[in-house]
Amino acid sequence: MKKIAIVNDLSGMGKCSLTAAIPVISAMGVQACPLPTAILSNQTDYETYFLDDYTNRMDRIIDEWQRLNFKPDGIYTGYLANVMQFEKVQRMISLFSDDKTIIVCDPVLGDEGETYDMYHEELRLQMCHLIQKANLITPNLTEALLLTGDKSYMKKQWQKLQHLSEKEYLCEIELLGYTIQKAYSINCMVITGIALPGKQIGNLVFEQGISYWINSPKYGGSYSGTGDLFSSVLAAGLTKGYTLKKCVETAIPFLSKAIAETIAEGTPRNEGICFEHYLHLLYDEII
Ligand code: PXL
Repeated sequence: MKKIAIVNDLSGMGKCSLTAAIPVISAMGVQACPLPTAILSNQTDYETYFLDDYTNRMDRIIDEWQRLNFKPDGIYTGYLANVMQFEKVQRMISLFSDDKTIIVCDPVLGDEGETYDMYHEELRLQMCHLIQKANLITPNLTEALLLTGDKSYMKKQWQKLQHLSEKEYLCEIELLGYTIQKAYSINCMVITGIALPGKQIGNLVFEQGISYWINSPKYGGSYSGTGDLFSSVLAAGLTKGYTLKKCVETAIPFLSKAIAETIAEGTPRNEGICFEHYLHLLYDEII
């Protein structure tokens, strides 16, 4: 069975990070092997939270995995709680990957024109460094902007984007994607969850020097963990040998149906998406 090492936090409430990644990756027939970066009572967008930082335990886990001769088929990184964790992730990548290992990096830094609580400039710079190791990166639009400039630059660009015509808006985002690809020699990238006019959500896919949009209807607000569910489908799909296009086309109906239930139930944004009933959409033949 294929295995993915998942470097991400475990949040008790909010259905993000490992609580999203483990069920999705398991449903797709890939073994999920978590390396926690932090354990939280709930994700950090709630008013308060308890965060138990796992930095000091990460090396212990990596050492044991090394003793066990662990060879994951994929490595998927998400929420890193502080700058020290980047060195651990780099160590892990150099110990456990070879040229066949699929490395997916979700550069978790912010969303909707805002940065997350753990964000600071040094962490952003470390993220810009880490993404260069990845076969695929999955920034949202806020994170894509942060891969090209600091927080104040991102805020200015975010505001600027909101005032463009539809055509200019799409062009600017495509240009942003090519800038990132070129600056960091990125092979594949999906800029995820882009709000488009006319109640559409766009995902802008870059691969082998071309780009294309895969859109879906927008049902409602933005929910905690949406990006984690999306990236998890892509990480498992690529590890199984799916094309990137098939990965995105697998993620969209799964998310759309789950979000429709979430809205119908009136779930608060912070509680995340009701995805559990739709995991079967990810089941696949045994390969
Ligand atoms: O989904 C991104 C994410 C991951 N982990 C934690 C978070 C967030 C977003 O708020 O707080 C702990």
